[in-house]
Parts: sequence; C-alpha cells; structure tokens
Amino acid sequence: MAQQSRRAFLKSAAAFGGALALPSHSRASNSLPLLRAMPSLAQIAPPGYQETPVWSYATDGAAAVPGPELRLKAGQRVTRRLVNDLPQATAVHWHGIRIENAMDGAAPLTQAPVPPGQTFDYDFVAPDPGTYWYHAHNHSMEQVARGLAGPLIVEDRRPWLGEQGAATRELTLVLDDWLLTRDATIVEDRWHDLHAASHAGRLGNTVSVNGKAYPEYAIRPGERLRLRLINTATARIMRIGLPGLSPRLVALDGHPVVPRSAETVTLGPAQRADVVIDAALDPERPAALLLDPGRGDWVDIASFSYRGDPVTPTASDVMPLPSWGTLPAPDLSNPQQERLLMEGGAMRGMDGAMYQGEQMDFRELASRGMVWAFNGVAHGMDEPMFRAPLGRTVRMQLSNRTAWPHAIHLHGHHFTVLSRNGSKDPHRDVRDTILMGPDEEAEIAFVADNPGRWMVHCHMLAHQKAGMMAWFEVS
Ligand SMILES: [Cu+2]
Repeated sequence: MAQQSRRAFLKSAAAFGGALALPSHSRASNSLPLLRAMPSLAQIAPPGYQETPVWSYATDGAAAVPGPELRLKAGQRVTRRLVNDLPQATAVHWHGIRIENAMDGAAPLTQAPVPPGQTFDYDFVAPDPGTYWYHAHNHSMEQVARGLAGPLIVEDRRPWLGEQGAATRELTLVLDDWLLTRDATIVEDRWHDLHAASHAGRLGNTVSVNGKAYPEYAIRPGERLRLRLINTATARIMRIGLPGLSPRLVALDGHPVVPRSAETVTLGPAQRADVVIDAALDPERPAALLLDPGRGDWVDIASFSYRGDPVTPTASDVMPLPSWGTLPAPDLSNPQQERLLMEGGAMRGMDGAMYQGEQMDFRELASRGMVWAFNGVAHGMDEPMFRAPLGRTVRMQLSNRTAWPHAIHLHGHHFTVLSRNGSKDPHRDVRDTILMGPDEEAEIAFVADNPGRWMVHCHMLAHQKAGMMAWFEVS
C-alpha cells in the first residue's frame, strides 16, 4: 500500500516538472498510527431524526464527525498514515500548521490525491502552539461538506491551564454547517451549483457544534474556561455570542493575542478563536453559545448547564497565552509588494479573466464553472501568482471588488494584518485566514520563510472551486 501511494506521489512530482522534493519522511513503517477516511453515520440532526450518512475520519476507534481530536505538544511530530476508504481520491491538509511543503496535503500542488484503497504517510513537526484543524483538500467543497474535518490541538509550550488568571479547563467546539434534506441526508445534487458558488457559497440549514445539534456542556458555577472555537463550515460565517460569560479573546487562528473582551466573535470559514469565559456563580442564570445567522436574530446553538460545586471565581485579568516565539517579524523597510485583487461573482461579475491559459469573457468562464478570479486569473494553477525569495518579507494588498465576503487563506505561513480600509489595524493580529467584507481592502505582511509551493485561496470552498484559487512559490 505504501509503495503504491509513493508511486502516485512520484507521478504528481513528474506532473509538476519534477520540481517537488520527495517527502523526507515517507519511510516504510508499518507502525504509523492510522487516520482512516471512510463513510459512516452521524447523528447531526436533532434526536428524532435519522442518522446522516457522512464521510468522516477515524483513528483507533469509530469514525466520528468531527474527526478525532489530534493533540500534541509544540515541536512534536504528527505522524499519521492516511488510509483512503472513500469512493473518491482524497488528501489531508493540516490547516494553519507552518508545515514542510510535501506534507501540506494540498492536492494536486504538493501531492497527488490518494486514490481509493491507497495510503499516504504524513509525518511533520507542528512548530507553533494553538488551535488548528485538519480537513480534506481534494474535491474540498464536497469532501469537507460531507464531514471530513477534525480538530488539531497543539498544546501550549509553557503551562497555562491552571495558572493564576488562566482557565482551569478547556473545551474544543467545532462549528459546522450542513445542507440536509428532510430525511437528514446530505443534499447530493448540488455539488456543482453555480448559483451558490457565485453567491455566498454552499450555505447549509443545520448548524452543529461538535457534530451535534444543540449539545449541552456541563460547567461549574464560577469556573473559568477556555473555548477553542473552530469554524469548519464550507461557507457559513459564524458570528458567535456568549452573553453573560464575559468572553475574552486570547488567540486567533492559533496565534496568541493580548487578551481583549469580545462581545461577539466572528469566524469566517477555517478561522479559529480561543476565548476565555467566566461562568456565573448563580446556577439559575442560563448560559448559551449563540449564533447570529445574519440579521441579528441570535439563536442558541449550544447550551451550558451548571453542575457541581461552585468554584471561587478568578478575580484577576485573564493571563495571556505564552507567546509562540517561533514566528519571524516581517521586515517592512523593504518588502516585496504583492497584490490580490478579487473579482467576479453575482451582482458584479467581471469583464473576463484568464482560465487555463485563455482569456475568456464572463459568460464563457461561467460555462466552465468559473465565476471568480484573483488578479484576473480564474483558478490559476499553471503559474504561481508570485515568487518570493526565501526569507523575504512579502507585503500584500488585498482588494475585495466583489459583492460578497471571502475568507482568504495562505498555506504554510501566518501573516500580520497591517491595515483595514486604509486604517492601521490596532491589534496587528497574526492569522492564516483573513475574512474580507464586500469592497474591503486590507494589507498583510509575512516573512516567506517556508520553501515550497503554497496555495492561496478562498475558504468559502465553492468560491475556491469556482476560481478563487492560486499559489505562490518560496525558494
Ligand atoms: Cu470567497
């Protein structure tokens, strides 16, 4: 099996001119723990509905939605043999990990998709602590929408939980969005829905937390908790509220921030936020995780119920998470200037764009399933959007000239948000995915310190499929 997947990999290396390095860790080992991608059933709709046939990940136990939480310490290796028991080729991307290029799982750029019945060995260091996730990165829109996503938690480098001002406990909450029929099966006939792709993407009708509708979590009165929120939806922007729980933001996309209060937290697809909450002392006070589906009419998506003896509340400010200490600071004195212009979609369209080496008008692009472009190129896989020398700071101007929000993700790097709409960003947050509203402008900067070919795409996965896809090369 391993032999076959290696051959498949070699084939992809040849397809990209043989320029790819072989994975340095594809040693023939029979002892790698497994990550199996397989069809299974999950109770996603509320009790009373039948189970939903999903595609999911399994490690030792049964397959689950979301996939099993993988946990390790910063600097340790993730070693998993992907076994593809799906009816479709797949690959696993480790979102937000500043990973070795050959392990990025970004098919077909960094590896060939793994055919049904075959395997691929992932073995890489996770250098930075934080809240990450893994998900399918081949036919991503369909495969992630079917359930192929799970949390990847890289623990703090120094003890934080239990310290003065820190939380005593943590909870990973994976937020997802499903498009289900009345029978709670996944809507199957809209994988190529160009209407959804040219609007907000494949929006669902059922929001789940850790794979369930309206789950309940026990908390102790007065307890301080760390929530690791992950948005694995393919399209839905999750605006989250935690009323009465004094939420404070401590990390975004895995990277610590100076703790700041956050009445609401907005997560674009693929984004994460670590939030510290203080449970009330009065167990009669209802507490819930709320979602704004768009018009400010907040709905409960999970509840907290008070159980156990009260804990003496922590009066002190929230202790910041230990800093990474691993990310080079951008040198803004002489950066390489790049630009990412987003065009297309419903309401605006575009005059035209290059697609597969040909200039096409909007109508012709749409007939090929393309409705978006980056820098005038739809789904630009032939040539890199730009090349950067190893170690150079790249400063990028992002311009959303469309009528829709987009969640732009850079693989292999985290970037600093310098400005929004011409105003300096006061927080200078470090992220791997930036949510851009219609007509919004942003400036980001990062050190191109990770050699290889890295995807840059919209994480509204129907947008990615319909043109918002490109890559850059660091060498
Ligand atoms: Cu988009």
